[in-house]
Amino acid sequence: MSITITAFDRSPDGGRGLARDTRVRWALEEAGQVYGVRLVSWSGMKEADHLALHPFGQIPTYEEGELVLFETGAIVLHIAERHAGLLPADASGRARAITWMFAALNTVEPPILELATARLLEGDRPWAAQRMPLVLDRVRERLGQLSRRLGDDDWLDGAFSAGDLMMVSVLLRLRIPGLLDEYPKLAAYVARGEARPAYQRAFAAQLAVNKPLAD
Ligand code: GTB
Repeated sequence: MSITITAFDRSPDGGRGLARDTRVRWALEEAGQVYGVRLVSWSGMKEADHLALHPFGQIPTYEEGELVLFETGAIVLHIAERHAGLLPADASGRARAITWMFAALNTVEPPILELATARLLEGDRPWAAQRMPLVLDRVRERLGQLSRRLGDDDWLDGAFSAGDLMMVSVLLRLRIPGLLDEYPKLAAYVARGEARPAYQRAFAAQLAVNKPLAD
């Protein structure tokens, strides 16, 4: 059954791989699955055809025959459950890897998104300077906790899993504000994720779409 995902026709990050199609591309590459991409514009995401796939008018979506999915957590879990390479074989190990996926999306990503909102959307508000330290504290609290748990291990729970794929994807967004460098163990963890051949292929594929235009 062929797989088609959606992605921005031009990501606002200019090809840094921060839009959420990258994590789905990465999962598909880890699983060795061929996939097609349908590019959508910001306005196209709000039109009926796309809303029929994604009720919130966002990317990415995932189509496989009759099956239509949205939400990267659900999409990556679907891929991981059907193909080898992203979840351990034993039931307890799988449950722990899925726990890390949820932790990435529900516990680590929210303060990181709050930081992105504070920097990019609210930076010109009169209260922005007062709010920023509070937002940064919440991100640093999670990073400190995560860094202590990771310790000197390569991955969060034994071998690389969908939990690491999701956590690295979430942490990548901290590189631009420079926060990752404050946590060398997490910076090395993210670098290990980025060094995986499957990530490299996923990154190159989104860059081919979003490459900044030459002068
Ligand atoms: N919870 C959903 C999921 O995990 O799938 C969130 C999906 C989502 O937020 N998609 C964004 C979107 O479609 C694109 S990735 N937004 C349009 C809208 O909501 O109207 C978010 C994103 C956008 C841009 C950058 N960037 O430029 O750095 C990074 C991430």
